[in-house]
Amino acid sequence: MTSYFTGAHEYFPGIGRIPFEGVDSDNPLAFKHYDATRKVGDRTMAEHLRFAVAYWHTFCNGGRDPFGSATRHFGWTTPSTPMALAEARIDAAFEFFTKLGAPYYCFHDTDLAPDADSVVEYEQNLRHMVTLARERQQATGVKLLWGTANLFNHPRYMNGAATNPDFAVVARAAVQVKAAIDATVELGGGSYVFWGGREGYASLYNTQMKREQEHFARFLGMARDYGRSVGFKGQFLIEPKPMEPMKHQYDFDASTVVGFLQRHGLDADFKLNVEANHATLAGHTFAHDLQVASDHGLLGSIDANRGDAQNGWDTDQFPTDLDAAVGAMLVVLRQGGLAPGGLNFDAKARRESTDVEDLFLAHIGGMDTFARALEVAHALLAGSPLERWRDERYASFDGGTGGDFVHGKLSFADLRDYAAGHGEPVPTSGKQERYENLVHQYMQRH
Ligand code: XUL
Ligand code: CO
Repeated sequence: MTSYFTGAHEYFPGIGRIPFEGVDSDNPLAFKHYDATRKVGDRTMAEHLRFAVAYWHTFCNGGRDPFGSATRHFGWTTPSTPMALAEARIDAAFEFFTKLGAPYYCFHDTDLAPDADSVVEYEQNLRHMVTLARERQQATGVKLLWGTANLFNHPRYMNGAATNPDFAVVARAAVQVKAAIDATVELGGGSYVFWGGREGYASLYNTQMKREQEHFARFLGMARDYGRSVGFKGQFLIEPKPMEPMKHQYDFDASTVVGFLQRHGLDADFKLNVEANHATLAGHTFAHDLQVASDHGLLGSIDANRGDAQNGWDTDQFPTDLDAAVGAMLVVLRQGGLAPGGLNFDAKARRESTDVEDLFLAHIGGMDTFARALEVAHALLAGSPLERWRDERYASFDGGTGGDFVHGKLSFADLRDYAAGHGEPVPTSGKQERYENLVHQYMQRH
């Protein structure tokens, strides 16, 4: 990967390519665990983890919150026109990707290019920025993990985008999805994401939920058909989230989305992009929602971040929790990897983190956490008794009458007769603490 500067401006002066220095290094701007070319099993760390930087948090978000204005003013945030800002931002972004050594990035249409009420102007803006992005991808080797359309910021989407009760808004949403799919195809993205931030409701008194969900399925099917017609061979992804900004969002959690996709015949083209903080907002663990998606063959990609145990909202912090990351990597490794998806840091440095180097420190922490989790999960699967212990819990189904049950050879009355002859089942310990101790023992080793 080549470092990228247009020559016009260096946005991260004094920061070079982030090196791998190992756990004994005290250099904050070095990786302690993430060593891109190091093999773990049959693949390198880079191949397993497929890290992506989220354009919106790292280059578009100045630290605004509902109570205060932007706190971060960096070199690329000063240009006065929206297009000059977009052009400065893309140079800063590719300088950042290459210095960090992140192989992928993700964007919304309106992160990359200025939005416009005029359809034609919006499309022109995006096409211009896609041309610049393609040139920079070619110059550096950085790739697009996925693209998406921002269907939640503009006031026209306040009552929903694809689920808006006004057809004119639904059609206007299609403008953006069409253009964002075109951009994703042109930039070689492996996935296209739908996050339905406004696809939900605030009050059931004014909402026909069934009808809105049918419109949503129709819209997704049409987007799929359009994407395939222009040569998109990648995966479409739905990103579940239960609430925020809406009171209730239709893509509530992985289980809800799996059922929706199956019910509407969309599961051959659509998979899930599971985000840690969205799973926890739904009352699940990160690993739970990953496992639900994976069990249906529908885990396509991951938004890697974390929430805050004290707060009930989407804090989008960088992932530093090894336990949660190990849980995630166990699911990923068991399903054989994430490609063409990856691990997108849908995470923002804190509002109070106002130095330009904080953007690097945040990503380094997230990448090291997942690199370490990869090593721990790989070791647990390859060299520990974990899988055998889990299998043994179900050994009574591997043969005999339990095996007949699995293969549908028993009647319900047979179950009764088996129980009558077997006597009271002997209590079997679940041994949760033994499993937890094993996982923590492997964490200490890596
Ligand atoms: C919002 C969120 C989005 C999606 C893309 O919570 O996660 O940034 O990832 O629209
Ligand atoms: Co996300």
